[in-house]
Amino acid sequence: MVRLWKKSKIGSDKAPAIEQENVPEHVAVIMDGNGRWAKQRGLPRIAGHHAGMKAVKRVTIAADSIGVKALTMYAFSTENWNRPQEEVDYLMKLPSEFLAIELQELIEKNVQVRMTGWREGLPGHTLAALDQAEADTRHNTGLILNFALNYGSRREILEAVKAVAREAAEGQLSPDSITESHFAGKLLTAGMPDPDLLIRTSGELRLSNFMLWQSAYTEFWFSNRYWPEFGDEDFFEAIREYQHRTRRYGRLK
Ligand code: V0D
Repeated sequence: MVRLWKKSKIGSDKAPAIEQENVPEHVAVIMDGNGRWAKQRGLPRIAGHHAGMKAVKRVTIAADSIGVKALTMYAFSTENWNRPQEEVDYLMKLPSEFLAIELQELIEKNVQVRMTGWREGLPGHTLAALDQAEADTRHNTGLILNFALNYGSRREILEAVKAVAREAAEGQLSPDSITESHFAGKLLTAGMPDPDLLIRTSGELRLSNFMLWQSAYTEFWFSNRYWPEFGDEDFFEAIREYQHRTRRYGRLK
């Protein structure tokens, strides 16, 4: 059964012709190029971040329309604290701004909002917005819209190592019996499937401390477009390429 393109407020009315077979379950996105997009237009960097939110909306709708189950957006890394205080303060206001505009539609679309990252260090008003969004969408069963926020993968792995080492030191676990799944259960992404497809925009060809363990088998797709310019057609292009790369020609999984 082929599902037809559902019209949405944003995006083209043309059928994007995404085959419903072999749609990635989990797509992760490194949303790069907001500052460069702004600079190119003679605007302050924060204008780029603001424009980036529109792309978050477009890609969420696009992912939902083709049956992606989870979409992780890398919104703020543990390294981003090194940016100018003024820029950090502005970024921390974006979750509540985004949710004030979009939460109602996300609820109507049955989307589950989640967060992957450390709560410590985030301002109370940012956490309050996230908690509210998670609570209001907890019983939804559609797309998981997961924001990686105050996230960094080396620290995540190190914390998991410590947790497992503690169990071993307390004699609850023999080192030889530690498995991949036991270890993965200690990561911030415990319970989430690994990403099948990772998209990075703005021409950068690096992982930048994002999901190092989880992307062991992930397909990577890079776009030269700045994130604020990234549209649903770009997203669908990445999906088609993913489907082409991983087509199984009738073989079993
Ligand atoms: C700036 C481009 C949405 C990337 C997109 C705190 C950098 C716009 C959110 C958001 C950011 C986060 C959680 C949530 C709802 C929305 C967001 C940040 C930055 C960092 F529940 N966009 N966005 N968060 N940018």
